[in-house]
Amino acid sequence: MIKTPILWSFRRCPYAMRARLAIKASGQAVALREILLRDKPEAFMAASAKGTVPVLVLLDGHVIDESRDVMFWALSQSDPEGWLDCYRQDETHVIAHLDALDNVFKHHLDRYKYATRYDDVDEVVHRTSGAKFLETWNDILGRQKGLSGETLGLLDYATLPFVRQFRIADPNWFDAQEWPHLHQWLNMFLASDRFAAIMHKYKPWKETGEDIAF
Ligand SMILES: N[C@@H](CCC(=O)N[C@@H](CS)C(=O)NCC(=O)O)C(=O)O
Repeated sequence: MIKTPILWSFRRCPYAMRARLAIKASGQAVALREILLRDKPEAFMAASAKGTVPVLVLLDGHVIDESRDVMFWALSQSDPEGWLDCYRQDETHVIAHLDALDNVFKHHLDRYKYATRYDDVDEVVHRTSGAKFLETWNDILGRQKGLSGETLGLLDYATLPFVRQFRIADPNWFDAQEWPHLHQWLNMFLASDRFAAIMHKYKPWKETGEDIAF
């Protein structure tokens, strides 16, 4: 069997999703190990003590344990769909978008979706703050096909799993908002073969001990 990098992953994690999306787009082969966050294997913790997914262990032992870095790694191996074009055109804009998404938007998303896990949190306040991002993205998507430009790329696939989560918190509310371009963009993604390809259900590696060719 040909040795490939190992990707520790959790199916429903939006960070792991965007890593899997970039890996699929790059065509890079990895061995996928599905984990449960409530029952993390020792071998996973040994790879990265941070204990978050995704974690990619390269053949030389190098460990990448930030989803954004996994995306950049995969696309730097091969980028047949030009996901990094937006980065080459405007690096500052791409990093600023990713920083706002991962820090500010995610902060509001967590407090909206999981309000009961936090003390003194008003979910509507956080829904409103998150919605400001979604309105801006809807406006961009009214002018161009993707957040990355005229084709979907890094910014789209880094963002889509989080917008999907925001919708899941209250689909009726989300679908009732005046965000036609955002709705279409998300629906296209959810119906895509690419999304289906990264959402297969696998048994946890801890039970099977088997790597999945991904
Ligand atoms: N900054 C990290 C965040 C990854 C992250 O927080 N993943 C969550 C799951 S969605 C996690 O593994 N949490 C650890 C836990 O719940 O124990 C990245 O971009 O990879």
